Amino acid sequence: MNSASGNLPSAKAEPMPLVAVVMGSDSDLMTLQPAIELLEGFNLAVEVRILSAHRTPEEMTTFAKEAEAKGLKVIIAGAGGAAHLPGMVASLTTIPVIGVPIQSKYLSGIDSMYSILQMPGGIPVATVAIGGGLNAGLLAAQILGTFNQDINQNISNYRKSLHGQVVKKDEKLVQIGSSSYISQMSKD
Ligand code: RP5
Repeated sequence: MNSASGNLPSAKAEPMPLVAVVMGSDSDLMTLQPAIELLEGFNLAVEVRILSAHRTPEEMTTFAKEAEAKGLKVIIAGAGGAAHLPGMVASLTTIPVIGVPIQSKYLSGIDSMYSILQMPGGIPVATVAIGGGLNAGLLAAQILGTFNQDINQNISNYRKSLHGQVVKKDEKLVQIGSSSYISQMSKD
Protein backbone atom coordinates (compact mmCIF):
# COMPACT_ATOMS: atom_id res chain seq x y z
CA MET A 1 0.00 0.00 0.00
CA ASN A 2 1.42 3.39 -0.88
CA SER A 3 0.95 6.48 1.25
CA ALA A 4 -1.79 7.82 -1.06
CA SER A 5 -3.87 4.70 -0.38
CA GLY A 6 -4.63 5.66 3.23
CA ASN A 7 -6.48 2.91 5.04
CA LEU A 8 -7.91 1.38 1.87
CA PRO A 9 -6.07 -1.62 0.45
CA SER A 10 -5.04 -1.59 -3.19
CA ALA A 11 -7.89 -2.85 -5.38
CA LYS A 12 -5.55 -5.30 -7.13
CA ALA A 13 -4.17 -6.77 -3.90
CA GLU A 14 -7.55 -7.01 -2.18
CA PRO A 15 -9.75 -9.96 -3.19
CA MET A 16 -12.69 -8.91 -1.00
CA PRO A 17 -15.10 -6.54 -2.76
CA LEU A 18 -15.01 -2.91 -1.64
CA VAL A 19 -18.25 -2.21 -3.52
CA ALA A 20 -21.61 -3.93 -3.59
CA VAL A 21 -24.32 -3.46 -6.19
CA VAL A 22 -27.69 -4.56 -4.83
CA MET A 23 -31.10 -4.43 -6.49
CA GLY A 24 -34.71 -5.08 -5.63
CA SER A 25 -35.33 -7.38 -8.59
CA ASP A 26 -33.45 -8.98 -11.45
CA SER A 27 -35.49 -6.63 -13.67
CA ASP A 28 -33.20 -3.86 -12.31
CA LEU A 29 -30.01 -5.58 -13.45
CA MET A 30 -29.79 -4.05 -16.92
CA THR A 31 -29.85 -0.57 -15.37
CA LEU A 32 -27.08 -1.46 -12.93
CA GLN A 33 -24.86 -3.42 -15.30
CA PRO A 34 -23.02 -0.26 -16.49
CA ALA A 35 -21.95 0.34 -12.89
CA ILE A 36 -20.77 -3.24 -12.49
CA GLU A 37 -18.84 -3.18 -15.78
CA LEU A 38 -17.25 0.18 -15.01
CA LEU A 39 -16.09 -0.92 -11.55
CA GLU A 40 -14.80 -4.26 -12.80
CA GLY A 41 -13.03 -2.36 -15.59
CA PHE A 42 -11.23 -0.45 -12.82
CA ASN A 43 -10.08 -3.80 -11.37
CA LEU A 44 -12.52 -3.59 -8.49
CA ALA A 45 -14.29 -6.73 -7.31
CA VAL A 46 -18.03 -6.16 -6.95
CA GLU A 47 -20.53 -8.07 -4.82
CA VAL A 48 -23.79 -8.21 -6.79
CA ARG A 49 -27.02 -9.23 -5.04
CA ILE A 50 -30.79 -9.29 -5.49
CA LEU A 51 -32.18 -8.14 -2.14
CA SER A 52 -35.74 -6.88 -2.00
CA ALA A 53 -36.82 -4.60 0.84
CA HIS A 54 -40.31 -6.08 0.51
CA ARG A 55 -39.88 -9.62 -0.78
CA THR A 56 -36.70 -10.64 1.07
CA PRO A 57 -36.42 -8.14 3.96
CA GLU A 58 -34.49 -10.51 6.21
CA GLU A 59 -31.80 -11.20 3.59
CA MET A 60 -31.55 -7.45 2.94
CA THR A 61 -31.14 -6.80 6.67
CA THR A 62 -28.46 -9.48 7.06
CA PHE A 63 -26.54 -8.08 4.08
CA ALA A 64 -26.65 -4.49 5.38
CA LYS A 65 -25.69 -5.45 8.93
CA GLU A 66 -22.72 -7.54 7.74
CA ALA A 67 -21.54 -5.09 5.06
CA GLU A 68 -19.04 -3.11 7.12
CA ALA A 69 -17.46 -6.15 8.82
CA LYS A 70 -16.81 -7.85 5.49
CA GLY A 71 -14.98 -4.80 4.15
CA LEU A 72 -17.47 -3.06 1.90
CA LYS A 73 -16.85 0.69 1.59
CA VAL A 74 -19.66 1.79 -0.76
CA ILE A 75 -23.04 0.28 -1.63
CA ILE A 76 -24.97 1.01 -4.83
CA ALA A 77 -28.65 0.15 -4.40
CA GLY A 78 -31.11 0.23 -7.30
CA ALA A 79 -34.86 -0.11 -6.93
CA GLY A 80 -38.03 0.84 -8.76
CA GLY A 81 -41.57 1.85 -7.87
CA ALA A 82 -41.97 1.87 -4.08
CA ALA A 83 -38.19 1.91 -4.00
CA HIS A 84 -37.36 1.35 -0.36
CA LEU A 85 -34.19 -0.74 -0.74
CA PRO A 86 -31.59 2.09 -0.80
CA GLY A 87 -33.10 3.85 2.21
CA MET A 88 -33.55 0.68 4.22
CA VAL A 89 -29.97 -0.44 3.54
CA ALA A 90 -28.76 3.05 4.49
CA SER A 91 -30.69 2.82 7.75
CA LEU A 92 -28.89 -0.41 8.67
CA THR A 93 -25.27 0.59 7.93
CA THR A 94 -23.07 3.68 8.07
CA ILE A 95 -21.43 2.76 4.73
CA PRO A 96 -22.35 5.38 2.08
CA VAL A 97 -25.27 4.25 -0.07
CA ILE A 98 -25.79 5.46 -3.64
CA GLY A 99 -29.39 5.06 -4.78
CA VAL A 100 -30.34 4.39 -8.39
CA PRO A 101 -33.99 5.05 -9.27
CA ILE A 102 -35.06 2.44 -11.80
CA GLN A 103 -37.31 3.55 -14.68
CA SER A 104 -40.66 2.05 -13.74
CA LYS A 105 -43.40 0.87 -16.10
CA TYR A 106 -46.29 3.20 -15.24
CA LEU A 107 -44.63 6.31 -13.77
CA SER A 108 -41.34 6.23 -15.71
CA GLY A 109 -39.22 6.23 -12.56
CA ILE A 110 -40.61 9.40 -10.99
CA ASP A 111 -42.02 7.17 -8.24
CA SER A 112 -38.63 5.46 -7.80
CA MET A 113 -36.80 8.79 -7.73
CA TYR A 114 -38.98 10.36 -5.05
CA SER A 115 -38.94 7.17 -2.97
CA ILE A 116 -35.13 7.14 -2.95
CA LEU A 117 -34.52 10.89 -2.86
CA GLN A 118 -36.82 11.99 -0.06
CA MET A 119 -34.95 10.47 2.85
CA PRO A 120 -35.61 11.82 6.34
CA GLY A 121 -32.91 13.93 7.96
CA GLY A 122 -30.17 11.79 9.50
CA ILE A 123 -30.17 8.90 7.00
CA PRO A 124 -28.80 10.11 3.66
CA VAL A 125 -28.84 8.29 0.33
CA ALA A 126 -26.79 9.83 -2.51
CA THR A 127 -29.31 9.63 -5.35
CA VAL A 128 -28.32 9.64 -9.01
CA ALA A 129 -30.64 10.24 -11.98
CA ILE A 130 -33.39 7.83 -13.03
CA GLY A 131 -31.60 5.00 -14.81
CA GLY A 132 -28.23 6.40 -13.72
CA GLY A 133 -26.34 3.16 -13.27
CA LEU A 134 -23.17 4.44 -14.90
CA ASN A 135 -22.97 7.54 -12.73
CA ALA A 136 -23.58 5.43 -9.64
CA GLY A 137 -20.56 3.31 -10.57
CA LEU A 138 -18.46 6.40 -11.20
CA LEU A 139 -19.51 8.00 -7.92
CA ALA A 140 -18.65 4.81 -6.03
CA ALA A 141 -15.24 4.73 -7.72
CA GLN A 142 -14.69 8.41 -6.92
CA ILE A 143 -15.46 7.77 -3.24
CA LEU A 144 -12.91 4.94 -3.20
CA GLY A 145 -10.52 7.05 -5.28
CA THR A 146 -10.22 9.64 -2.52
CA PHE A 147 -8.20 7.04 -0.61
CA ASN A 148 -6.65 5.04 -3.45
CA GLN A 149 -4.38 6.53 -6.10
CA ASP A 150 -4.85 3.67 -8.60
CA ILE A 151 -8.63 4.13 -8.64
CA ASN A 152 -8.23 7.89 -8.82
CA GLN A 153 -5.99 7.49 -11.88
CA ASN A 154 -8.64 5.32 -13.55
CA ILE A 155 -11.22 8.07 -12.99
CA SER A 156 -8.86 10.66 -14.52
CA ASN A 157 -8.24 8.42 -17.53
CA TYR A 158 -11.98 7.94 -17.95
CA ARG A 159 -12.56 11.71 -17.92
CA LYS A 160 -9.77 12.19 -20.49
CA SER A 161 -11.37 9.64 -22.81
CA LEU A 162 -14.77 11.40 -22.46
CA HIS A 163 -13.09 14.70 -23.35
CA GLY A 164 -11.40 13.11 -26.36
CA GLN A 165 -14.69 11.69 -27.65
CA VAL A 166 -16.46 15.07 -27.53
CA VAL A 167 -13.54 16.91 -29.15
CA LYS A 168 -13.58 14.35 -31.97
CA LYS A 169 -17.33 14.80 -32.49
CA ASP A 170 -16.96 18.59 -32.50
CA GLU A 171 -14.22 18.40 -35.14
CA LYS A 172 -16.36 16.15 -37.31
CA LEU A 173 -19.44 18.41 -36.97
CA VAL A 174 -17.43 21.48 -37.92
CA GLN A 175 -15.90 19.62 -40.85
CA ILE A 176 -18.96 18.00 -42.46
CA GLY A 177 -21.85 20.20 -41.25
CA SER A 178 -25.00 19.33 -39.37
CA SER A 179 -27.01 17.67 -42.17
CA SER A 180 -24.27 15.17 -43.05
CA TYR A 181 -23.56 14.61 -39.35
CA ILE A 182 -27.22 13.73 -38.70
CA SER A 183 -27.41 11.37 -41.69
CA GLN A 184 -24.25 9.62 -40.48
CA MET A 185 -25.71 9.42 -36.96
CA SER A 186 -28.84 7.63 -38.19
CA LYS A 187 -26.63 4.96 -39.81
CA ASP A 188 -24.80 4.24 -36.51
C1 RP5 B 1 -38.87 -3.23 -7.01
O1 RP5 B 1 -39.99 -3.50 -7.76
C2 RP5 B 1 -37.70 -3.60 -7.85
O2 RP5 B 1 -36.61 -2.80 -7.53
C3 RP5 B 1 -38.17 -3.43 -9.26
O3 RP5 B 1 -37.65 -2.24 -9.85
C4 RP5 B 1 -39.68 -3.32 -9.12
C5 RP5 B 1 -40.41 -4.33 -9.97
O4 RP5 B 1 -39.95 -5.60 -9.66
P1 RP5 B 1 -40.35 -6.86 -10.56
O5 RP5 B 1 -41.84 -6.94 -10.49
O6 RP5 B 1 -39.83 -6.59 -11.94
O7 RP5 B 1 -39.66 -8.05 -9.93
O8 RP5 B 1 -38.86 -3.94 -5.82
